Amino acid sequence: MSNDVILVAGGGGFIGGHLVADLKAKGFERIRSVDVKPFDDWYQVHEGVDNRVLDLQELENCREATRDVARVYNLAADMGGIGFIEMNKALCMLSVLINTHLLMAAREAGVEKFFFSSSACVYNADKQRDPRVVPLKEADAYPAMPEDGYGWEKLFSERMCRHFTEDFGIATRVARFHNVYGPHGTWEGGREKAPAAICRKVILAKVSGRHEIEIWGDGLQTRSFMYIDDCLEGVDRIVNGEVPEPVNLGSSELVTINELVDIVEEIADLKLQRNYKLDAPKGVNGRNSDNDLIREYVGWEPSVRLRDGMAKTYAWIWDEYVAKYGAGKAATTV
Ligand code: NAD
Ligand code: GDC
Repeated sequence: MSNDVILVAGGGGFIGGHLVADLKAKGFERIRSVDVKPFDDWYQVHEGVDNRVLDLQELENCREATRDVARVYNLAADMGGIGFIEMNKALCMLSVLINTHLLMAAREAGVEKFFFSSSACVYNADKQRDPRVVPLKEADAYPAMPEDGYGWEKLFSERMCRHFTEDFGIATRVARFHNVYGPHGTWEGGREKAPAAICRKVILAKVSGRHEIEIWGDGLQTRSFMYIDDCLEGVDRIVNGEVPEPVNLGSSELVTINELVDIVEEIADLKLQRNYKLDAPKGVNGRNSDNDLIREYVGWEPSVRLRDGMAKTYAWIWDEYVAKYGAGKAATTV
């Protein structure tokens, strides 16, 4: 058996789709991309790749997906922005089946390296109460009080990776992604995160001529947002480096949600009246990434400026919006 296939689980999703493109560009020829969604719903379907539709919650499907595989990138999860994860805790927790069964199948198949995409949602809620948050260090995940549902699943699956390394010798790598954005991701439908949602809302205002925007919360909550190119670079360095513990992969450019809206307004050349929906899902008050550990391990940290990444994201969502709804004033149904 020659194990030289690379598996991207969740390859029909936002980050998985970009990762397949990145691996192809790096010259890998045997890539398998697996997602539960029908191909029509994949953000990117790459040619020359072994694309398959499989539900990776099932162990048998994980066995099929990991056949002849040397390396697994697990980007598959039932997830979304704060609006989705607050309302779908059980669904988020069921993603535990994906990582568990993928690890079991990977062990059986003799996989050499296994990457798991964890989240900043594993961090203790007490450390995220103030919008002027102290950047989160990896140790702040314990004592455990993560985001309910989604965060618990990620923290549990991180530990599953750790014990598969300790007990079975499979090399695992875990990155805690902080809010990732960019083209070819979810921008409508309920799973979208703030960067894409704000772009869509600004585009709607521009197209409709109704110059107002609804913002969840008071707009003073803070986040850092990582552009997809930084995410891919970080994953590559973490997977190929000596990184024996979960590490933050996020931007440290902290902004309020109001500042995020300022940026999109500037890109769109528009000023909007802001309506704050205080009972909307808000999540933590503040969250930022401490990048000491990733710098220590791989000598690098994300650096794309939010303004630059958002300009590319806005342009892509604009094209998607216009292709779907048109650019006339009637195109205001979103
Ligand atoms: P995404 O929703 O675009 O991609 C995830 C993909 O997994 C989807 O295409 C989905 O169909 C697929 N999937 C879900 N259940 C599956 C199943 N049972 N079998 C096979 N495929 C299944 O999300 P994304 O933004 O690309 O996120 C990728 C990974 O990174 C996820 O693990 C996510 O939790 C993690 N993450 C993302 C962010 C972010 O801001 N995007 C932040 C932290 C962590
Ligand atoms: O959805 P999200 O990007 O996720 O929201 C960030 C902040 O933006 C929240 O406080 C939210 O209330 C605010 N916000 C304002 N308007 C809107 O229209 C809007 N839509 C959305 N979605 N938000 C709006 C995310 C998780 C991910 C993940 C990352 C890790 O939490 O949802 O699944 O793992 O964190 O960093 P966020 O940052 O709370």
